[in-house]
Amino acid sequence: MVLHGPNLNLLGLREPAVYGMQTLTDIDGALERLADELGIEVACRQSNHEGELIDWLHEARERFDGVVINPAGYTHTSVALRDAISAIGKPCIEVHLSNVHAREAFRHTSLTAGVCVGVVMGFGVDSYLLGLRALVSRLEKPSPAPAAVAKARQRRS
Ligand code: CA2
Repeated sequence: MVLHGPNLNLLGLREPAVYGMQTLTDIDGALERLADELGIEVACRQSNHEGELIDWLHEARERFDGVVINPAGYTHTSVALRDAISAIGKPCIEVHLSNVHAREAFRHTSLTAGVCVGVVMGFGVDSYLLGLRALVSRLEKPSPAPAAVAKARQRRS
């Protein structure tokens, strides 16, 4: 599942200097082409509402193998979205079109990144494509056996 957060429906229509000329339809088209190439299925959805994004994450728990999410403004504010990502038990990759660390200080904190497998940012539409590739690669790798995880944790402590 690919989720786009609030205001991303305006892509290509406003602020092209910050977010580029491509529309959300262009991004979803590029993701669908990549999905075909990788032999997987994607469902791309956008919402301006926190609760709807959370409901879709809950749906992903039952019906999808993983999630690529651009939480947009909720990245910096939403404990509820973070809790939902953490609760579903499926790998999530956070993506951003812009490099948030090169922008205003309030964008430097992500409440959601800590419960995601990883973050891709600053590459425009390619952030989504790289994020999808990273998710597929993660899903193809067998998860480490519990004993190996415990041993690695012990070594780190
Ligand atoms: O760089 C990103 O992908 C962001 O997630 C975009 C969010 C922003 O709040 C994050 O800090 C970084 C904003 C999405 C708003 O998209 C617009 C698109 C066109 C015109 C206005 C807003």
